[in-house]
Amino acid sequence: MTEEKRKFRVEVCFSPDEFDLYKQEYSVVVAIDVLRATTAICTAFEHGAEKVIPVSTIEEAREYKDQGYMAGAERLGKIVDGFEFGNSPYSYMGDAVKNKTLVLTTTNGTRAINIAAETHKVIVGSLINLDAVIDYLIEQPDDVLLLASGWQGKFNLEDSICAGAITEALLASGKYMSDEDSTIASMFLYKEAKVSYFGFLKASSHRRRLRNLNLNEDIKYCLTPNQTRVIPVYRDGALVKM
Ligand code: 3SL
Repeated sequence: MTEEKRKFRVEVCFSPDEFDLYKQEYSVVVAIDVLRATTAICTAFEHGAEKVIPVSTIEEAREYKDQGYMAGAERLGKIVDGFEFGNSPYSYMGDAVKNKTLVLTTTNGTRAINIAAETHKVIVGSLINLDAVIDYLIEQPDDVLLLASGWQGKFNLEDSICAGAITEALLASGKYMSDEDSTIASMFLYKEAKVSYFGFLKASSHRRRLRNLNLNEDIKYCLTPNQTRVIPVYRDGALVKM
């Protein structure tokens, strides 16, 4: 079948720990961490950041910070000692980030980005840039893996719902097909959740975790779709605006 005639695949991987099981078959990976890493990254670009360097360890982030970079570090939802910023999207707004190269390490999101970037083209997805990601994927000719960042290797609801939203739109375009049960499951979750992401996720583990840290405003922001058209893409060790 010629490249123009065949349908492209879109599938969902529920955790970076399962990435090895999927990675051979796809050209583009969409890294998703709705609460809150990929939302914070999209926010930074919406507010004029030039680059975001996603690093996997606190030590790497600290080295950049010591060199004068604006560096954020989050673990288990909290700002890491010695850093001024964590993972709140509200830290990545306004003049603070304009034209800056930022550095970020988070519990799951930056890990997912870096794991995928070793072998694949990576773009960053979230609910706040949902339609932009969908529109881009509908136009590009490649098989797509939607990689949920999950929580410490485990499944989470919010990333799976976002993956389900993207999947549903790509299948509706007629250009994509899917095979995996994970993809079907993510669409079922999205169908249930889309009336109110906030309500649906009330009992979810990470919403509870963030609520206990008084981060309800962050949750509301992260669960509000289509606040930006930016799509961060990983190039030469950093995320840049596509
Ligand atoms: O896991 C991550 O990468 C973070 O987004 C988690 S948190 O929302 O900052 O707690």
